[in-house]
Amino acid sequence: MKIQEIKVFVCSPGRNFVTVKVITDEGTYGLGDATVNGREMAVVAYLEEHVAPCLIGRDPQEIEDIWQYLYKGVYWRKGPITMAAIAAIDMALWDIKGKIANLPVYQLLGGKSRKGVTFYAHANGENIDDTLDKAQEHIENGFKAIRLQSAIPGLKVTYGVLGDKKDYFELQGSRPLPPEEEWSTAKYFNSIVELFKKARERFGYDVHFTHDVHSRLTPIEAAKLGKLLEPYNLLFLEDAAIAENQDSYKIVRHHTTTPLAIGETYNTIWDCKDLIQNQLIDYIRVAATHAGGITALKRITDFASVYNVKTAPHGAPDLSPVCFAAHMHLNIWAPNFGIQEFVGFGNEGLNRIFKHKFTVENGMGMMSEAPGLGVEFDEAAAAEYPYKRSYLPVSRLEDGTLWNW
Ligand code: EZ4
Ligand code: CO
Repeated sequence: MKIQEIKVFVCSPGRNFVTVKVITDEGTYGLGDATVNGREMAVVAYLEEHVAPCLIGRDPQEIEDIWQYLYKGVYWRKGPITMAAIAAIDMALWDIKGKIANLPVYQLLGGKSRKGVTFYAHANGENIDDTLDKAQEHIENGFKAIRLQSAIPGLKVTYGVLGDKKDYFELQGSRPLPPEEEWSTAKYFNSIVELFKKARERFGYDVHFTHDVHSRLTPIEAAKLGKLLEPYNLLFLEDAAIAENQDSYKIVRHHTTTPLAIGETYNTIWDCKDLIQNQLIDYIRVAATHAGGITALKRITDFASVYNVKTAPHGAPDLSPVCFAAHMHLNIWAPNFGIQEFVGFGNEGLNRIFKHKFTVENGMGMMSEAPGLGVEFDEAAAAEYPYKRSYLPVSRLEDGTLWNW
């Protein structure tokens, strides 16, 4: 069996998605997600110019060797563009292997470790009561874990709470440039504890809550927040601070027992090795698309298990259903799986382009038994939603200083 052709598609059903299709000389094909939000075309060029030509004629069954060839075999290791390209090829090859074996990918990983994949849903509100009303809907729909985000009084826009009002394309208006948003840590601290206090008063302690700080705090501020939230028993606090310097998480860890989660932007195990090995975090949130695919995530998952760190893969709307499927197969297998972020199955356009048979029952994701990853890609439908230049927002402090978005 040989790789005959590698096609790269960019479609934009609300968000841009870069999809890779690896086609074999026997007609079997596999799909991969290579989406890097705001840098989509860089991955397309990387794949078309520098990856596809090197893989034509190779045996698609040699997943490990192809992974090593694209990582170790290239002088320029790591980085989001390289790793997303590797990830997409890797997912496509696992998809092909599953189709050849006529087995879902999770069976190739070692089979099921659980009945279903526990999800956490998002409750994003204009104010605390609105957020809690949305949480209530999720609870009534059977979700056992919910991420709470509420707009911060005094700030015009708050990350994560755009809701249905606007998408990033609308925010950018006629100029496809990054929208700018304000940030104030003081204003955030004025309302964030109240959100969880009220959530526990209303829902008690049986439901799990998480919160995404989106890297807005310094380590000592994150430590303080973790401490203040301890009475409200979070499942985890996500991206409490940036950990480019992994050592800095000791400051957070040593001050609070609130569990910590991080990793959605990480490219390789090297971004989280110290965090895991020093037991500074509780959940590792690496995404298949951004950290080198199923092969890499499987390795990070096993490494994390040694240190009691669970997996909680990123599940944002800018990861395609192909990445979601890769996560589902890893999640149902991983002995140290924690929880999967889930924002729903997307809009009509997305569902026309990407078809799959995963379902949700009582807040749990249920597997499809389809061979491979279990996702179909409709090329004609994708062509109806062409690429639109788009950027995530930029964050500035009130005095104009650039801050972490
Ligand atoms: O803001 O993926 O946990 N989820 C998140 C995401 C990120 C987006 C950035 O594109 O932090 O919603
Ligand atoms: Co996040």
